[in-house]
Amino acid sequence: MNTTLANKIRTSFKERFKSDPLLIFSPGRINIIGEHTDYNDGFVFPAAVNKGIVAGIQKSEASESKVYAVDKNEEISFSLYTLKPSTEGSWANYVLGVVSELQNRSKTIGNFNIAFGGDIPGGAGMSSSAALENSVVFGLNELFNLGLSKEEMILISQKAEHNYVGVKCGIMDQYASMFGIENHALLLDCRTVKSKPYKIDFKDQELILINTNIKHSLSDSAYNDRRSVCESISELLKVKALRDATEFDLETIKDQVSPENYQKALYVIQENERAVKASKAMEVGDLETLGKLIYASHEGLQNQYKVSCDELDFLVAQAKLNGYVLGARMMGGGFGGCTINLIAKNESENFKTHISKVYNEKFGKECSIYSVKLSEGTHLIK
Ligand code: GAF
Repeated sequence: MNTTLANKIRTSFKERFKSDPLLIFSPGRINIIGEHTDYNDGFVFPAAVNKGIVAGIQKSEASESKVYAVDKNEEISFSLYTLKPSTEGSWANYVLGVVSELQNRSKTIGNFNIAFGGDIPGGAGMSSSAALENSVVFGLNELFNLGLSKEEMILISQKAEHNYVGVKCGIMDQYASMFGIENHALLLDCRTVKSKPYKIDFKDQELILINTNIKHSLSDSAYNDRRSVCESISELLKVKALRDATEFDLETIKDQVSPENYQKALYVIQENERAVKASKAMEVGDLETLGKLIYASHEGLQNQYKVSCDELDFLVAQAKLNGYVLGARMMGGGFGGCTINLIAKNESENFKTHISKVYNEKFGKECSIYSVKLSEGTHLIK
């Protein structure tokens, strides 16, 4: 966690609201493999990282609640009695959505002030939204002694995103952000919402993220479209979710679905298998196999599930050309954001220089490169 960020939020809160806040850190996440499998009740392999959101929160005697987005220098105020979504695309919906879900569960809260800021680049596919939702629900739970478990809190965060933001997300991001463990990735079964931690030590290899610095519009509607395709195929197959289907099952309904949708469902079934295989490869330290699975994941996201974009495909193709990148793929919902790369440590600097140059030559803009540490999930900053 970034102590400069925590100090900045504390100072900003005190200046604005004239009281001492509780401070909460809620991390973003990476995902090693298992993309678009979470809302199919499948497996994912994410980890919380040391970049995230810091929120300062305190009770208020005023007649309205206030939330200040420090980085944007924007403030909203609202009454708890007449809650409604803000304009589409506004950060405010992540906060208002959480408050609304607490009310739906008959949890009583009073007025409060929040100031928040973060160091996750927006649109990077590292889940700044889940981090914000989790920081708010965690803070309100502490402040008003709501007695919520972490499991309940992540479901509230997820519902906030469904109902106020309009993205029918799975549970991966909220889970990883809330339950992260330092130096571990979590193999999460999204049906049972239980995970198995894996200590991550890549030895001579490391993970780096390369941000395209692109976020294509329509990504939210495309996300919801993909989810409904999966649900309609599950219905045809008479299974609860695609997690319950095999490639053989899918073959039996091939003539009832379009070739494009057939490929999408096939991708999900195969990606789910890849996530499980990846965890087995991790168990025996077989990074070559892990890398191949990561490349195969991108191939599926690009050509079958069709949630990639030119910038992401270019970064992965470049990684493949350079033999020392064991695996690379787009990460998160898609249509922009980051690639995740498993790369030999001693080649990492050369690769970073190379990729920055060729990305700029090709697209006339900069990519950003990050190394992240795997970190503890949402917690109070003492
Ligand atoms: C986004 C969603 F929020 C997650 O639930 C998940 O579906 C992911 O895209 C794709 O794997 O981050």
